[in-house]
This record gives sequence, structure tokens and C-alpha cells, in this order.
Amino acid sequence: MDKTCGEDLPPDLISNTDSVKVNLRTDRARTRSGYRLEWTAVSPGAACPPMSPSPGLPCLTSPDLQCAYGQEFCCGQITQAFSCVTNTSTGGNTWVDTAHPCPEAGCGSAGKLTSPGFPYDYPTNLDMTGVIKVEEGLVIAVKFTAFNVEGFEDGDDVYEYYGFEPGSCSFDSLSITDGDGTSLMDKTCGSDLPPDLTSSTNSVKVNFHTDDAGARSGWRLEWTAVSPGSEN
Ligand SMILES: [Ca+2]
Repeated sequence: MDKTCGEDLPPDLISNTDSVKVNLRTDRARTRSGYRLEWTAVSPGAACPPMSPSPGLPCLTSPDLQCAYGQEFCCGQITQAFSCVTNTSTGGNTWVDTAHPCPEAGCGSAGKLTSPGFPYDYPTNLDMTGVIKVEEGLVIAVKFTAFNVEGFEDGDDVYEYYGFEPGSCSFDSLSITDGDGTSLMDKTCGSDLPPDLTSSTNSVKVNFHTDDAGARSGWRLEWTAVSPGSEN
């Protein structure tokens, strides 16, 4: 990584050798909060590349490596994934697309979904989409059991001063869309538990957006497949 400054999170890196040198240089005036990084020792080629690999290209690693990319989930599993597997005819290892599309039969009859890392603070810069799908003919009842998403608790007037519309959840927000495209829950933030919801189709899409700063513990919901009209 060349000399880097600013507020954008630098991409993940993998070294080519067994050591790296980190150099922080500051001038005589004006400081910021700085940086934090996490590092892990890995076998050469045994770590997921920072960008998604191309299927068919060789990989150098053990056959069990699985790498997930993107922010789209179905039934709680990330949909874009690649595995490094041994090609039985050549004996070499190549990347294979092991995407996990939404199963035709749905995600089952009940489950739960949380923000990443819950109950610890969720990551910044997310635009995560999760799909829950149940058997055709059934609908989905959603009940929140935890909710804490960065909102306007410091006072709407402060944010109005900076040009944000009060109550618009411009920082972090969770929204839920029904399978037919209608909104079940508009962008929501704050720490009040949202009301129970029931879809009118057999799938819902959950979108969680976070900005580049200020994380909270996030949210947890439980979902159940129910017959239409039976949820009360
Ligand atoms: Ca935030």
C-alpha cells in the first residue's frame, strides 16, 4: 500500500513475504483519530483474495478454502461464493463458483436474521441485502427482538444544520420490502423496536445500509412462515 491518507477504508491486503513494515508519518500540526488494522498469519495462497476470483483460474491452496464476496444473502447465507477445489483430471486446484442462490423450496418455516456481528457493533459502509423466502402460498411474519441503528438521537436540529433531513435515517437504516416490491418497513433507525410485520407474498428483502462512521449494536429479527390471514 503506497502512502495513503483520507477517510476511505483501504482494501484488504495479503503480503508476499513473512513480514510487513507499517510506517505512519505525521506532520507538525492537525491530527485525526488514526487507523486500526487486524492481521492474521496465513499459509501462502490459503487466504481469500481481496477481490472475487475468476472461476477456472488456478488457486494455490488447500481444497477446503471457501471465499465469500458481496453483500447479498439468502436464508442467512451469502450468495456469492467461490471454493478452491482439486480438479480430478488434472490434479491442480482451480476456483469454482459455489454460489448459494435462494433455494427453490424456500428457507424453511422459521428462522432468525441479525445485523453482521450482532450483538457487537455492525460494520461501517454496508449495503447488505438479505432475502427470506418461504413455501409458495405462505406469507412471512417478522418480529424484531432487538433494534439499535444509528439515527438522530443527538438532536434533529444538529443534523438539519448539516443539511440532513430530520427523521430520514440518512446515516444507517434498515428497510424491508415485500416480494411484490411494496414497502413493508421504510428506512428505519434509532433504538425503538419496530412493530411486528407480515408480508403479503412468500418472500421479503431486508436491506441494511450503514455509512462510514458511527456504529451501534444493530438488530435481530425472527421470522415465521404462516398461512395468509392466520398471523393474528
Ligand atoms: Ca453509521
